[in-house]
Amino acid sequence: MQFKEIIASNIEEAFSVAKEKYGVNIFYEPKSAEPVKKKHFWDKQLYKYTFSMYDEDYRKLKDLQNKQEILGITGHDKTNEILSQINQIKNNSKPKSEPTMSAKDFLGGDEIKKLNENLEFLTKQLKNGGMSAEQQEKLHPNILHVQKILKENEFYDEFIKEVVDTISDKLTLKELDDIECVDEFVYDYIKSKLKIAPFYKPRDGEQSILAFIGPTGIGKTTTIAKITGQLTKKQASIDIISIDGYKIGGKEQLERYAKILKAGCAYVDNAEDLQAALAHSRAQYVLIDTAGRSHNDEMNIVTMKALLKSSRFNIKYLLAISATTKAKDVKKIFKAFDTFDFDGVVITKTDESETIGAILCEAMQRDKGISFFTNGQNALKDIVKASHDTVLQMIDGLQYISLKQMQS
Ligand SMILES: Nc1nc2c(ncn2[C@@H]2O[C@H](COP(=O)(O)OP(=O)(O)OP(=O)(O)O)[C@@H](O)[C@H]2O)c(=O)[nH]1
Ligand SMILES: [Mg+2]
Repeated sequence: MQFKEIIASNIEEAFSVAKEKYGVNIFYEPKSAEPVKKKHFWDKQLYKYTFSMYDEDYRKLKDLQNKQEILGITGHDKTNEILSQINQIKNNSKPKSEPTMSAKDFLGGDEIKKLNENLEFLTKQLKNGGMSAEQQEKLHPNILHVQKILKENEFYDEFIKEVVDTISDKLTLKELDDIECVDEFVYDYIKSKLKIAPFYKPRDGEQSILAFIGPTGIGKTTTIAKITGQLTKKQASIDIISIDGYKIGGKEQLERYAKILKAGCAYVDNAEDLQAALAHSRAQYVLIDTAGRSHNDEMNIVTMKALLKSSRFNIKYLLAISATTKAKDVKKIFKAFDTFDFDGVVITKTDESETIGAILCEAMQRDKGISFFTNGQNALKDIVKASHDTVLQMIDGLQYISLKQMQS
């Protein structure tokens, strides 16, 4: 139970302050009024009233306040009060104890109508990423246009808000009226936040070891074949080590690629063999193919990590994730593979989807660079080394800026 003290001149005033601060789930502790010592005899007599609140209700209230803060709903609004009152009225829920007074006692038909209107307002506010419909309507058409582009590309709401706030802060009205200027600003803003991972080219006599991790079926093996293809064109020597031995047809798939691309190929399924294969390799690049792991399969991810991390070699990890991944799964995948402390991100199957906003947001939030993206099933060519312009070119609606910047 949480106890809260309110200083007021009478119980009605105390109740109204308590209700304003904590919502309707706060209850007055009967007979708790205690006179507050006056400084001067002419001061108004005030009383200290004690109110109580169930821990669970207090926690919910705090959660809601935190969410509002994240959404940027600043200043005082009556969200908590309104929501809890509405819940109470709608569910016709019984109070958990017999309060001396509750806000419900004060509500008539008009108040309920008003609360319903407020609920509608709040729902709209939440849908608009924390902005009221009025605030939204007041936005400059070019900001609305930017919001639309970013939303359609599945950028996170908090990122869209950050972009919109920065535009409002930095651009003059004249610049804001110029749609190309606004698009260019957004493009440069994303560019300034997005990292591109280095390629990890080996220095003379050294080796670059890259392991590809990620969910099942998103194109890890094909990506390895594509990178091998690119590297052999540059006369580099490559060995491929697979720890994907149990996948039906996996071995044949990799052997076929290795043969065409004249790369070495080995299969391992335990830490000792991996160590031996790495020690044995003299190639400039060693690309390690792993079995895909569902982001829900924590056990197997941990086992795979233990196997790879047991090696005394310096392995760089690249998380492969498909552009077709649903936005809500992107966060889960990054989180599940975070344990590898991966060094870069490969976005696969960009030919099948152009909404890579969620992947870019997650990479930006976690400070991970984009390494490559792949864009087709042709194992010899459909891969591009990531650069800011090539990645941003995939953002539907901003391509023309990327082409402009690439030409200049
Ligand atoms: N459209 C398209 N398909 C791709 C791309 N990359 C891979 N694929 C296809 O995706 C399918 C799975 O590719 P794999 O390379 O076997 O995927 P994986 O991640 O190694 O799969 P597991 O080893 O089972 O985890 C194959 O049919 C590939 O041809 C791409 O960039 N675009
Ligand atoms: Mg594979």
